[in-house]
Parts: sequence; C-alpha cells; structure tokens
Amino acid sequence: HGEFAYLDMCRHVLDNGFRKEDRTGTGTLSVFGYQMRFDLSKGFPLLTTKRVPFRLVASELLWFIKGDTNIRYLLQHNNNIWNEWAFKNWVESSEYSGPDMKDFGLRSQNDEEFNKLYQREMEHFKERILNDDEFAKKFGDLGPVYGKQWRAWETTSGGAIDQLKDLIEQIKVNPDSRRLILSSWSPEFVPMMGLPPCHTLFQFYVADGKLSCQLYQRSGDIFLGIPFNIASYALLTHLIAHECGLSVGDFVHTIGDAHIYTNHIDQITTQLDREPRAFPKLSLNSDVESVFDFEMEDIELEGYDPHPSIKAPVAV
Ligand code: DHF
Ligand code: TMP
Repeated sequence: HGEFAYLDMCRHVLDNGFRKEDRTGTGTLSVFGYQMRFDLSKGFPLLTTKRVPFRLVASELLWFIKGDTNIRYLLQHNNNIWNEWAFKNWVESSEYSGPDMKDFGLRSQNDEEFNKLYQREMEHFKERILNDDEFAKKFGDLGPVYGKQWRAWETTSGGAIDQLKDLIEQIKVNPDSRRLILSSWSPEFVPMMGLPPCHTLFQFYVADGKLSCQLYQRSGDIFLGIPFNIASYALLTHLIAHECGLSVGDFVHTIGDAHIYTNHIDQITTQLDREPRAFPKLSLNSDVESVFDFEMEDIELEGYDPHPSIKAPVAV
C-alpha cells in the first residue's frame, strides 16, 4: 500500500530523529534528507490513517494557481490554514491596539484564559479580512509567497515571469526537457514573506506518456504539513497531466529537515496503530481544459473512507 511510504517515514523519524530545538520554541525529532515515492496511477495519495481535509488542500492549491497571496480567498472558502501567519503580522503592527498577543501560538496552548482571548481576537480579525477591503489588503496579504513566485516572479528589468504558465507550455512542447522546474525560493524576497516557502522547488518529468513530479521541501512538519503537501502536489500533477493529455506517473517527495514536533508524538503513535485503507480516486471535470480554469466544483474525490481525524496544535 502506497501509504506505507509515509508511515515508514514517521516510524523512521520516531526511532532515529535527533532532538532539535526550532524557531517556534516547540522542539522536534528531526532527520535531514528523506525521500518518499507515490505511484499516482495506483490511487490518489490522500492519507487514510487519519482524515485529511481534501477540500482545504484543493482550495489552497487553487489559491496558489491563481497567483493570490491574500488569505481572503481562503477564508471565503472556509479555509483557515494560513490564518496564524497573517494574524501575526496584524498583532505585531503599530495599528493593533488590542490585548497583547505576543507568542500567541505557544500561549494559546498552555493558558486557557489566554486562549479564549486569542480566539476572540482571531474571530474579529477574520471578520475584518472578509468584510473590510482596506484592512484585507493590508493585513490579509502574506507577502510575496507561493502565488506571487509561481505566477509573477519579479525580474531585474521590472518585468514578471509566469513560471507556472511557462512550465506547462514547456511540458507540452518539450517534454524531454530536463529543465521543467519551478522555484519559489527568491533570496531577494524571502525576508518579506510571512513564512519562507517550505515547498521550495519542484520539477516535472515526462516518460512513457506519464507525467511525474518531484518536490524539494526544505522543511516538513510530518504530522500536519506533509499530508497536505503530498495531496497538493499529487493534485497539481493531475491537473497539469489533464491539460497536457498525459497520464500520471510518480510523485517523488524529497524533504530536507523532516521533523515531528514533540507535541505531535502521541498523535503519530495513534496513527501508526491504524491499518491503511484503499486510496481514493480523483475525478476532474473533463469539460475544463486549462489548469487555470479549475474551480472547486470541478475537482472530486471518490471512495475516500479514512480513519477519524486526529487533532494537533500547529507550531507558529
Ligand atoms: N507551520 C507549521 N509548523 N506546520 C505546518 O504544517 C504549516 N503549514 C502551513 C503554514 N505553516 C505551518 C500551511 N499548511 C494545517 C495544515 C496545513 C497547513 C497549515 C495548517 C492544519 O492545521 N491542518 C489540520 C486541519 C486544519 C483545519 O481543519 O482547519 C489537520 O488536522 O490536518
Ligand atoms: P520553518 O520556516 O522554521 O521551517 O517553519 C515552517 C514550519 O511549517 C515547519 O514545521 C514546516 C511546516 N510546513 C510544512 O510542513 N508544509 C508546508 O506546506 C508549510 C507551509 C509549512
């Protein structure tokens, strides 16, 4: 079963990871350099040993594809996965005058009184992003993150490169190319990003009528981020293959710092006790041709029957 690629990595990091402190103050078990491979023709690699909310994976990917960097689109799709990083900019800005939210990520986990205060501020923040255009423009934007680098990479001459459009074109006209690469890592802009890109660079490859994708992810949160990242790149590969008239090959996932946060160990242990079930199947609306025209209702999963979801706090 394809899911063992992921479960084996969890086991490997639990058994061999170094105890390593990290930016968020949480602490991790970590290894450097790990690779997984998923054969996309054998089913869609959405984990079944816990429920992974596919709707959130898909709306995040469409958000990248649109070139959007503002969380407003995500909130309009009931997707809250990027809220903390926009909220952080807001509460650290000079315009914020509410209760002190310093270290809200850690404090909301350890202090129930503070957590209530934080939840209230976050609700208020979301409401303003959705309803106040000026506010959303200023504080909903995460900076020049994925969407910007994928669709409008700034050049020294003041132009912009649509890396995703160029990549798809190259896959069509030059499928044997060894340069089918998209990079989100722009050293000039990294300091301005809400979070420097975790999925840093990816490459496509065509052989035998099949499209494969390899991702280099510099940093991977094994319990929360990676299940999303696997599904997201699997979906991207399907969308591009669909437009290019190719079938899907492998998704190769290469990770730099692959870590389990110490407050996710119980959750991973629970997950490892479960038997994987059959992967679901992805079904795309055949009336839509271009990757750039897909909407949520054009993307459907069939036969997803996972074990129950497992909650865990995200390290901010
Ligand atoms: N920071 C950290 N520390 N880990 C991450 O995985 C991460 N991912 C980011 C941004 N910053 C990050 C963007 N992607 C969740 C999943 C992906 C993601 C952010 C958050 C997450 O919390 N997933 C929950 C469900 C969330 C929900 O239902 O709203 C899960 O159980 O999968
Ligand atoms: P870092 O910038 O200090 O590496 O922190 C980023 C954290 O977010 C790290 O735990 C990796 C995780 N992450 C993912 O695993 N996947 C993602 O897609 C994103 C955005 C973050």
